[in-house]
Amino acid sequence: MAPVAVATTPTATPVDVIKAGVGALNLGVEAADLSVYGQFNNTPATGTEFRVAPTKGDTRPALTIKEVLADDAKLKALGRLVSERGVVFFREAEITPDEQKVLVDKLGKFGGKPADSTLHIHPLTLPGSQHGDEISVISNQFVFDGKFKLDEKTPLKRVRGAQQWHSDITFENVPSDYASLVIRTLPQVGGDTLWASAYEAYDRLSAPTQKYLEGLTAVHKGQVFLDLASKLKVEVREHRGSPQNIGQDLETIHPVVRTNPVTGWKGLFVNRGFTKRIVELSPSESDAILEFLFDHVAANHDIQVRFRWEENSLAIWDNRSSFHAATQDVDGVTREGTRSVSIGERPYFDPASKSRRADLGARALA
Ligand SMILES: O=C(O)CCC(=O)C(=O)O
Ligand SMILES: [Fe+2]
Repeated sequence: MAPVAVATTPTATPVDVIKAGVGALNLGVEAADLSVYGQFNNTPATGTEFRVAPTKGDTRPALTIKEVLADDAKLKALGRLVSERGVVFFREAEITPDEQKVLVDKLGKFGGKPADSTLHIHPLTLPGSQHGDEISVISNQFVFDGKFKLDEKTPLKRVRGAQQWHSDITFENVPSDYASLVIRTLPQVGGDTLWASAYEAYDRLSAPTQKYLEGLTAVHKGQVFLDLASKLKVEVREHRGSPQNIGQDLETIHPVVRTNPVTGWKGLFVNRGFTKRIVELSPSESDAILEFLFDHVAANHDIQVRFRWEENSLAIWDNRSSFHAATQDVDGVTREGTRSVSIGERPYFDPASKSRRADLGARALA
């Protein structure tokens, strides 16, 4: 009998197989204590910012990104902080695009990423691009086709801010752990970036909803980049930072709730940018649940932080446990930056993992 044709939707890899490929977690080992440096949490849910100089209320010395880059003990502590807080900011951080690459790659390695996970090459990065394959240039010129031809309808053509929420490259089989961004050409005002905590998004769901979501998986697709590739008549790049990140379809399946291997905390892992449907549900159920979850992230501004860029500001985030969104509110001027994205491990849900709130609560009581 001829074999029955089976739909070729990729299947999720079992947790044990993924965990077996993950290296030793070294972020807690021989790590420095960064709490001795001036810093504050931007919001209770997410974001920690290092101060440039002591203040009256915070007399601790400043920590520079140069010191961190020169000292593996500090890098390990930074990686843990980024994974716990979702995003960490430095001001007056002079860092080259090459150093950005070293930074996120080392954070990933100390975090135990598989040996064959390197740095992401974006599907639309053209060979021979300005800063090499492993730096994405983030520019509003792409939105304006480089011409800045404005008319009175331009603001009406913008997508709504809430449409921008995503975590990076979740259409890859092996997406990102750490990423860093520096906006190098700045508007005087505008172009802020927002981050939201995926841990807190999970923690703010009721227990029955949490349980329900934990059994589900979702299809992620980089449709926006496929559309752009066909418009520009280019092929998407192959070999994008992992032997598993190949092919032209930019489509994969990930668990809806993901465990962060560094913190052991559960986070919501669907995003409006790339998550297309929940595999186990009917199309209308999937649409309704995803819409609720996307709105849950965008509408709860108390799980977010909004960051205003200045010259030499640096953001470092953990894509496994946070979402972010650009703000398209600058029209006539260039806003341009460099981003480096480390490839981490294949996403998994570990049923033994904890909620951030429960874990921090237990630690506070201990
Ligand atoms: O331009 C921004 O503010 C953020 C862009 C972005 O999504 C990224 O760098 O991953
Ligand atoms: Fe992004």
